Amino acid sequence: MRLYTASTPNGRKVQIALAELGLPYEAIPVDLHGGAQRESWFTELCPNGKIPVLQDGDRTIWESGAILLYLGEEHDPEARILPKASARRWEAIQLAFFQAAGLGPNLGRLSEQLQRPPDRRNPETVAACTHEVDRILGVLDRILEDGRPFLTTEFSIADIMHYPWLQPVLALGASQLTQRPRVVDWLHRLEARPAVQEVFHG
Ligand SMILES: N[C@@H](CCC(=O)N[C@@H](CS)C(=O)NCC(=O)O)C(=O)O
Repeated sequence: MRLYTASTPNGRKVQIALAELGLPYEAIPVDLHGGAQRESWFTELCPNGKIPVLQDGDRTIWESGAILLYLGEEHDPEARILPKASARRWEAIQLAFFQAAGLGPNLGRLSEQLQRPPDRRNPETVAACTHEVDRILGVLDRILEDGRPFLTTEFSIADIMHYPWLQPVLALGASQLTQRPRVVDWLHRLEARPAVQEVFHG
């Protein structure tokens, strides 16, 4: 397998999944700052011009959530990342979509704004994304309220989708996160996994 990736949250999702599954792969770095994702060799692989992209034999898959589902469907006989039982499986898929539609875009837009000099930020965008990220953290907190260790009780793609986005927020000690100890504990459980350690500190 080949993974076109970069040191970003969406790239790391797939790296964590591959490490959890113990699948060997060739990582091909894509220079996002240099604009490699807009070059024709790359847009032929992914018309959206964004990493991650996975090649498995003659198959090319893009969109991090779709790649995790693919790995779960095709390369996970022991259900390490995608539960087999219908109810849990759909819960995991639901939460994977929830991340891709909610936390990803809002945290992405927010961090893009915060990387700008203060006078070049759009205050409405900053306020709207901050509010939505906080609301989503509240949703995750409610899901974890019953004491489950992972989002769908057993570890799954739902956790993999969220962790690389929330890891930098945790590292920054952002109060929206630190005021939610259940969410922090969940992130620490994920952080302790060997696959996560390998991707972030390997
Ligand atoms: N929804 C996509 C988002 C992918 C995405 O935003 N990738 C970023 C890096 S994390 C990227 O390639 N950005 C380059 C660009 O937008 O030009 C996914 O989950 O795979």
